[in-house]
Amino acid sequence: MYYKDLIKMQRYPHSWCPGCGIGSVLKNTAKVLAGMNLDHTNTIAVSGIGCSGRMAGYLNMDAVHSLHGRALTSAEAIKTVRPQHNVVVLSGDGDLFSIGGNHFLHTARRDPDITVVCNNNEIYGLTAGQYSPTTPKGTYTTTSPKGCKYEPIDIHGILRTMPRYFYARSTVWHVLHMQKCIQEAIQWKGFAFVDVVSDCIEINGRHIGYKKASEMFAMYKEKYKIVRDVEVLGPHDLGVVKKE
Ligand SMILES: Cc1ncc(C[n+]2csc(CCOP(=O)(O)OP(=O)(O)O)c2C)c(N)n1
Ligand code: SF4
Ligand SMILES: [Mg+2]
Repeated sequence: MYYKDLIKMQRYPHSWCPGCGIGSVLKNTAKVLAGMNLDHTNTIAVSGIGCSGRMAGYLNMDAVHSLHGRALTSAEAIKTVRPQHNVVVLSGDGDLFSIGGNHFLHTARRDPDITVVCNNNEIYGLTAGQYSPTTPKGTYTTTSPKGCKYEPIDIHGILRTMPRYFYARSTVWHVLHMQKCIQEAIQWKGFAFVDVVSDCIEINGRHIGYKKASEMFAMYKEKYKIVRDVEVLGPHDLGVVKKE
């Protein structure tokens, strides 16, 4: 199967800004799904609301564009009644950790066999740049003009409190690594979370000193390093950590 068969190319040009990291997440997720022969016959995509939340609608398979913050509840419900299907959630940091934060905790705790790919652009992109739970402390946003006062949520740390977990971190620059993380997450029997560090060039990047998306991609290349065989990822480590 070719990955473009899994994307609704007839809907292009898509709704995202040029240079937005969401395109990379969608394309590389589609590549993994195509490589694993996952399509509308055996897989369901679920998104919440946000720029990232539009991803499920571009996949050429059964998909749900659910309510804001309810991507995980919808996904778990679908998996419960259709256990033979693969369920893949594609959503954003605001959707999954602000309004959806409570659901993240309890879905992870119940450990259903679903995969989550989070386009983590550290901002609410769609609604014009409010800080999100993953915005780094000190960052200018429209709701923190003097710099965000709060430490970002530690997704990896939360998952590590669970008896079983799968957490992977990659970036939109490290595309082959991102693909490996997504594939391993889909193969994992249980709740698997892939945290993809991504750019929102228009609503975040340009406000914090980046002129174009390629400058943010270059920053990801410099700042983040792939590590293997570790139990804990440092803040700028990319890799997979899991506990059976
Ligand atoms: C109940 C409800 N509250 C608030 C909103 C407004 N809203 C839409 S998207 C969004 C934030 C999305 O952030 P994120 O998931 O990070 O997506 P991004 O746009 O950054 O990809 C908010 C607050 C809404 N649609 N519904
Ligand atoms: S506003 Fe940001 S997240 Fe939304 S499409 Fe544009 S660059 Fe992407
Ligand atoms: Mg976001």
